[in-house]
Amino acid sequence: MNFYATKDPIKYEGPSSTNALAYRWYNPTQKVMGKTMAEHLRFAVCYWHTLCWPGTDPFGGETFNRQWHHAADPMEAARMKADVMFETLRLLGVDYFTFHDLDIAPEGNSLKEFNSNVTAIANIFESKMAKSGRKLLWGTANMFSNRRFMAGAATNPDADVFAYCAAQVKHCLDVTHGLGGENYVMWGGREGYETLLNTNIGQELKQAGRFLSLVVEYKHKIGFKGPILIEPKPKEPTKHQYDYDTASIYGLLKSYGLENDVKLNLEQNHAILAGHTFEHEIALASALGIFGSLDINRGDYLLGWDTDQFAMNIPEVALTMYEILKAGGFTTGGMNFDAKIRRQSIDPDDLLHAHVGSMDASARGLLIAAKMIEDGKISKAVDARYAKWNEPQNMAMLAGKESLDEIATRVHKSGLEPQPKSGRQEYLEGILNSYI
Ligand code: XLS
Ligand code: NI
Ligand code: NI
Repeated sequence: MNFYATKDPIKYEGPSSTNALAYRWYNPTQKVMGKTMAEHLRFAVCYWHTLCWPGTDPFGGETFNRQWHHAADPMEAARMKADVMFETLRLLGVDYFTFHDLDIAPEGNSLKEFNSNVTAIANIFESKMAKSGRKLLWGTANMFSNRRFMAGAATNPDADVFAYCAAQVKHCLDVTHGLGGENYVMWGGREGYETLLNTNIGQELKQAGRFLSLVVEYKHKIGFKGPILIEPKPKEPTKHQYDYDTASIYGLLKSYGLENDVKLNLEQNHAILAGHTFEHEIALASALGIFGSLDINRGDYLLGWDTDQFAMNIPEVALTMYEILKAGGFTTGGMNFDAKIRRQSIDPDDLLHAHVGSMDASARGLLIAAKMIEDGKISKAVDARYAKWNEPQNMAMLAGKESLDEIATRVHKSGLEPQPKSGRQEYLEGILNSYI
């Protein structure tokens, strides 16, 4: 199927290239701090924004007019999309892809029919993956589009919906496992509520915990090695969401006893909707031991919704990459382009420009972050701020070896008087800019 005007794989041509469809910074085999760029960045193309969204917005219909949205047979459309996904990966030189079950195959008239459609397309993936060496970063179940999920999926007041979701996730996890998927994602788009007048929060949280435990138990049962990843988002479509941000999910995982089995898939636009920076969410998840993977994109700071734009802002991406490197890099995770082109970008090749631009921004961000780490000025300043915690007395205090009254006695005896020191923020911002 002829979709893109571009026919040859996009290549690295270096910073001086004037070819708009070339990589200037992303050089997959270039080594940075001991690993290749491809190993660091682990890019993935997502199905939903790239192939499924037709360019609609709440005020207007489709703008893209993709062939598959007008195919008479929905399975024929599904096969077309699979072809275009693998063509996209080939042209971009990206190793991974991601999908919702509903992105890849039509629902049909029953769950049974849906499952068999999903399996049929997964079989196509299997042979395309074997031929091309492409891989699945993660799969996920869409439990928010169909009207049966309007009041939630696992947290639906109706127990029938909970059971239906269990059956849907079981199949999607089986398919993800069968394709060698490296993670399994759960984004709870409607796991929340609109009004307390019709909602029992305590009951819904119990359901969320049980559902997550069921998925974790099943993952172990079938020997799925990758982590289950929860993707936090504070709102949209549901007004109040239980999976608000890193901190709230950590609290829920602790209360369910699942903090060792479940990690997070963090997204830039979701972080800023929650009133955080992306790097805050990554640093916090890493400090709590639940960092997993990233949905890389960019929100609009002037708009209050999930615009899911391609990440192009180099200083911002550099701070993201700095946190990733500090966290030790990805293990099973990667950088999934949960990003969509604007609805006026109607040429197929706009999809290539978007990915290339964002991959280049990520590569530059990685190079800047590596400089930040290798130069060490920033981490030295941070270490200096905390230096007193390395003194034996203070280590003992932190380790719980002194009680409150013992500490008080010591303070009075020594006449301790804390001496404020500069936080040096502007100095550090200047250092950061010197790397960019
Ligand atoms: C929506 C989410 C979604 C997840 C996968 O806002 O980002 O796309 O990544 O269900
Ligand atoms: Ni996402
Ligand atoms: Ni999003």
